[in-house]
Amino acid sequence: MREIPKGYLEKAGTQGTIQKIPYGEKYVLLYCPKGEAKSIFYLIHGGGGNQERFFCPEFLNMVDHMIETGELEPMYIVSPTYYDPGETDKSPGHSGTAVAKFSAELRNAIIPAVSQYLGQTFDRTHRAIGGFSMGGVTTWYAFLEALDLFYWFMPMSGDCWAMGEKGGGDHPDETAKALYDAASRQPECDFRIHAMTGTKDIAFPNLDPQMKAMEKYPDVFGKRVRYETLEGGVHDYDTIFRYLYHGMPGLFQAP
Ligand code: FER
Repeated sequence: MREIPKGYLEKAGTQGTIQKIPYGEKYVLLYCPKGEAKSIFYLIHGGGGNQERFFCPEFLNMVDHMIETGELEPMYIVSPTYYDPGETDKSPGHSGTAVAKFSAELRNAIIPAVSQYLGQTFDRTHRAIGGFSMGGVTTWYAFLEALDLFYWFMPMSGDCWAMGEKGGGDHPDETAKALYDAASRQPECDFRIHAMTGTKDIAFPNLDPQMKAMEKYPDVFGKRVRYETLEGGVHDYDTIFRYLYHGMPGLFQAP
């Protein structure tokens, strides 16, 4: 995994724009790239974060540069939040409850609001979801509940909580089975997962056993899953930006 070029911290020559799209009592932030976007990436923050967390200069400048150099095809990026307005309890237990019901909010409110704003809809092969930590947990929930909406999944340093909090670590085999069952229900059983974490990440002991258990279903997960671990990688946004720099160019590439 290459490091992000230092110059990508600075503003790029051409920049995307950020829009705020309201729905109900909430809103998402939308990154509109310079150039025509054919696809959309829903990027979900970690526990305690909000819509603004990923959309910091460090990330946005990097994306602008990647699009400018042609490393990344222009894509929309959506940053929502699973917390309700005014939510103060951001503990893992409570965040777990919020993310468990978030697939329904994506389906019923967010995706329609974004489609309406853009005047454009995307089929599942042009729609991705990824996230960090609790956003990774959210990504796995989307795999379980919204495989009809998403083809591309990028969980980073977060496990699947189908079998309860940190279930990927405590119940890897049952978790892998739940994911296998969800995949089998998808008519073509087709999707791509690119999971990443670091060997020093606090979520490593939860995600790693789950990814190893998923290897027991090579027919379904074999060529559709890519799992990479960064030696020494820790549980923070700087490390996640590096995973995004590494992983985003692979999204939406000929399935
Ligand atoms: C994990 C998944 C999510 C994990 C931590 C989280 C430590 C989130 C924690 C938080 O939001 O505080 O596997 O492992």
